[in-house]
Amino acid sequence: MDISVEERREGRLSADRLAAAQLRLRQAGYVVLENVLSLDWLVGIREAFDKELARVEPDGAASTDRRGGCHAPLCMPFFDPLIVENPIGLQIMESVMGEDLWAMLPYHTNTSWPGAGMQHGHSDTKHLFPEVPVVLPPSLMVLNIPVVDFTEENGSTEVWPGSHLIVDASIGSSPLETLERRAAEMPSVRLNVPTGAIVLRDMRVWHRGTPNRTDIVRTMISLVYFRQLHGLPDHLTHLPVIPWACKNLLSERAKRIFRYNPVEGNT
Ligand SMILES: O=C(O)CCC(=O)C(=O)O
Repeated sequence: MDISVEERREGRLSADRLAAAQLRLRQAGYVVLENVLSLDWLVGIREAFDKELARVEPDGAASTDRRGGCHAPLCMPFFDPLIVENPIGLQIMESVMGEDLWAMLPYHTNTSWPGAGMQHGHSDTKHLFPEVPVVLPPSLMVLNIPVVDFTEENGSTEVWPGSHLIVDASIGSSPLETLERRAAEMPSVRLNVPTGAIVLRDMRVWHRGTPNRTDIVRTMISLVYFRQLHGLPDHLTHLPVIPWACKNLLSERAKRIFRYNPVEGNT
């Protein structure tokens, strides 16, 4: 989906386009919105991430080692509101997951260095009730911001549209091979997405990174957003502690989104 100049300026989709994005998320499990971010702004962001990624580039030549990423440092430009509280991304996610959604710091990247091979097909999360043949609305969503054009050559992500709607307890609990065997019989799509786009994906969607046959580092920023559930998930007890000096770089809205990271130091 493309967005209009006004929508980009205002950081808000029209009611029609919001409905189209919601429909796409519901049916395919992901939505790509093009021309959301300025290419000039992305140049600086890419440089900042490239520096971080150079520090963690794997030594190994094996294609399985050439995939990973970095944690974003807790400072600018990594805390840019267009990343941590992307207005259009949040508008869509809040409309499907509720306005009280939350996320964790640090966020990370999905990076495939030159030479990366095919990743295992997988989903990032299970259904909340895999034993009940009912598809619930999403409670976990990832916002991806490609910092380079994603292409067939550099290993764009492959997704299986509609796979988030498959509720089958045997998929979640059995070896990945089962999922891959099933996926091989289903149509998939490569997310060949230009820079400037954002991608929202229901984390139940089956997907995998594909081989990077270029000499560029293929990176997308990945922020995971959670629906607020009744109780607090166990993993919240060991979230990284964030210095107040870092948290204070965030807007009040972003502080609320990242509310579960404990904070230390002086306010
Ligand atoms: O790098 C990719 O294209 C996909 C990686 C990913 O989303 C994952 O590992 O969960």
